[in-house]
Amino acid sequence: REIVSPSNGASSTSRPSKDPSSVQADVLQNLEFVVGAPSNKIPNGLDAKSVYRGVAASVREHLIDAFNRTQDYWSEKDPKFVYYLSAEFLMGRSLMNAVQNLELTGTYSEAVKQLGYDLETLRDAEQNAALGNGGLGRLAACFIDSMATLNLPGWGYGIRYKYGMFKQAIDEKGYQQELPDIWLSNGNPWEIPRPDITFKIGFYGSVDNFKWSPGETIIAKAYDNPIPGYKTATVGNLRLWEALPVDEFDLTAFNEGKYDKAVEQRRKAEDISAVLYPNDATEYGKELRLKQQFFFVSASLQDALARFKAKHSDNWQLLPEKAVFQMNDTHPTIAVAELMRLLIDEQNLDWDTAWGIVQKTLAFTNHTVMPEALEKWPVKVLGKLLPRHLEIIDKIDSIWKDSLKEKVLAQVEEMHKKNPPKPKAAKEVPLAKKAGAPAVPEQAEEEEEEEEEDPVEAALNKYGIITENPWEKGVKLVNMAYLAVVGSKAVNGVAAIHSDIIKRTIFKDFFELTPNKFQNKTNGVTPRRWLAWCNPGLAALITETLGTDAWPNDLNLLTGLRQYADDKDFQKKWRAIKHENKARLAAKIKERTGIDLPTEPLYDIQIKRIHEYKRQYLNILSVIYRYHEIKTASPEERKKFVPRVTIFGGKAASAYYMAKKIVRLINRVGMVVNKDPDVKDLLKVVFVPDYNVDWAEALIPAAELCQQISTAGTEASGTSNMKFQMNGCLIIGTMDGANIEIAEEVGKENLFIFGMDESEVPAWREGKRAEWKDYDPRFVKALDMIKDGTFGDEEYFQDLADSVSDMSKSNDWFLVAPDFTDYMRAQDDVDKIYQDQDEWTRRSILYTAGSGFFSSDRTIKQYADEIWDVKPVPVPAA
Ligand code: GPU
Repeated sequence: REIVSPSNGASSTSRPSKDPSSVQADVLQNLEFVVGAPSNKIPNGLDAKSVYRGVAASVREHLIDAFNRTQDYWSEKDPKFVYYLSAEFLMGRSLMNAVQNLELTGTYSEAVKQLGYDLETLRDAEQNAALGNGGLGRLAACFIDSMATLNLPGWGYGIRYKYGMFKQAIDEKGYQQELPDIWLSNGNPWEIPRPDITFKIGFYGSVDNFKWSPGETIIAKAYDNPIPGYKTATVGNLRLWEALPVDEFDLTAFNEGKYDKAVEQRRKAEDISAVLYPNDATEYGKELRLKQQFFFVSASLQDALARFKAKHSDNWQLLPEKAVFQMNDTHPTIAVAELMRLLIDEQNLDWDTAWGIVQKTLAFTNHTVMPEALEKWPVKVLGKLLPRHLEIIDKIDSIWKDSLKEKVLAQVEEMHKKNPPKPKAAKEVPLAKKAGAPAVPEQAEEEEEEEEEDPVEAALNKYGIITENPWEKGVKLVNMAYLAVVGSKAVNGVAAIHSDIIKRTIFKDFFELTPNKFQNKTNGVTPRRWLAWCNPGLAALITETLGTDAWPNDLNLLTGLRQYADDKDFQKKWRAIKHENKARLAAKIKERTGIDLPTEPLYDIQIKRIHEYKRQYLNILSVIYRYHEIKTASPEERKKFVPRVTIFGGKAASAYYMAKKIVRLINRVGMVVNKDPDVKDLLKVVFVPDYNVDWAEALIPAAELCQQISTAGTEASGTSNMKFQMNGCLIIGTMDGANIEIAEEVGKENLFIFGMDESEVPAWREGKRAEWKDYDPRFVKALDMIKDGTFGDEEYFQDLADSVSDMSKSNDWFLVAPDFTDYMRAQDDVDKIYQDQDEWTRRSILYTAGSGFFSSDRTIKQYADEIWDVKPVPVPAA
């Protein structure tokens, strides 16, 4: 094997060329000087982790070079910038993505091979950057990929959590265990620490005559993470903040020998960027969480304003033409108050001027209609931590309500004209009082009976940013979503149906006032990571068939595959690739879980956070029934079953009681089914532990059927549905979220759609479900098997069973029971179609062919054109 010695290779300061031998030299040099490997051990005698670091350090040089040129160029041109504010960026691994985006795959494969390693092995030595929970965080990661690819001047801003999403282990009882995610233990070659870029962040303290004196101050330190675009010289930036103390030590305490006390401040500061909260779309309410939010928002805004000021000094009126901040859900919405504070208190603008600027500079994305995820901070918590901000929010609230008074007065008069107030009739028991429904407090009810509220006040209160907690009399809350809506120039949902629902429900009153503020931006995913890189076999076939490799940047080109949907030769090639992907997945599952999987059966996959609304429970109930059917069938009858491998993956929030039970149930079912000799290869049930981006990249290309089965109206969009679609995986699902738009692109008849639709759900919840008793006998059978101990732990599972069947204990809020029958019908259709492999493959091709719309490039272009008004600024090639 020929090894080029470091001395005749390119120096690490110049931009390495694309020739494998100079790349190899560069890797060797990095192994010696960055990794610090003893030269007699290079390259043999090094473990994969070390070699990975050497290779990554070399790739980093290419990145930094293009990164600096991009950022300098943008700085010189001074275009309008978008800043994507997000508490989560679920990046996954970077090595292969960087190599592929820089179009250096061949070069690096060759160079690494000459050193006696292979790139695939090194790829697995990288830790996953899991600074996010699920869809929302991964969306942010896809968005910055698309921003760079589209040459859009913009940065992501977030938190450099020391510990990302917890690692999930499944114990021998099938129970989820949470372990810390120590993702930085092997270093992080993808970041550039910026000790020179720091900002002070204040907390607590007091306000005197509008002047805030924080009681505690910490430092935010920047780390830049270069984000390579594809087929462009542009490399964007994700700037993450780390929390540090102002002083390393309390010197007095230190000198007195009180070492614990001396480092207390340090620990308290570092706590702020220590861990990602592992709750997905559920309430937080913890002070530390608000601290995190304010911490990264304040640092990001200070940073962006400093950059503006360096160019335009105090010409603040120009800010909306130079910067726009997109707030990713309610997590960064304290930005409304912080931007006001910075403009008023630090830059000396008057209130009205500042407010005018804020309303042109901020935009807000909503990702859920589930009430528990719409953050509302107790005034007490917010006021203690951020007293000046509470004052500002209070003023925003009262000016806002004042501005509505006339309108509301006119409305009330109009209403009274049509409908003169009558004495109150006896009230029906509201649904919320019925067992199990997310309760509206009794007090609020009674109170309404007692006090006659002024109708104008009452009407105004619907718009209140600060409102009374309906669950706790006298406790006031700041509704962060309302604050964001009032303070933003645009508000968007993440799929057509979702954007429509928010106008009808959570933001109805606001929509009526300013209908033009409300928009839709259907989510998308990056076709680089989620098709081109994770499914090389299919990518090659697509390129060969279309006669161009331009499709990853222009995904609508995939429509060119439609004409081959019925082509038998093409179908055969298509199937062969799916089969290879299944085999690769089976090998990975074998390695991680010890489970042997056949590769002939239908691979059916549901991967997402474990949540009642996503209904993994519905899925496992049908699996249980299938198991029963197989087990009770005669050997002859067994032949007619379509063999299936059902795979689940996902984490349950640590304190989510029901979700944890669902994880255990799935695992228990797997333990019983997989070793039952009656079942053999007809059914396998796998729970992949520690589902993450890396798993997704192996699971999605291998999937033939994916489950997108949320109760209609609950899943804002879903994004894995789009990734599966791109990879030619058929969908069994409800008419919810982006499934609806996928059905439009692919043809509804090619999906396995079932269940009630969104318009039917309210009636079920408002009474129909409580009365309904038409339980499917197969559903009853599956529940009986859980309760009779077929899977063990029957006591533990009792309330899970009750939650969908005993209306005196629970209310089946997500309508698992009434949707079951139609779900089983759709599952029968799946089996039927799978037996006709030509038809199945035809559909599979049509899915991929119809996935162009779901490229995040399309989504980002719409944000840029319709909300941000940010134009591409391509960086000239070197
Ligand atoms: N989503 Br809110 C999260 O992943 N986490 C959250 O805290 C909230 C929403 C998801 C939605 O559930 C999913 O439907 C959507 O596709 C995704 O955000 C991206 O918009």
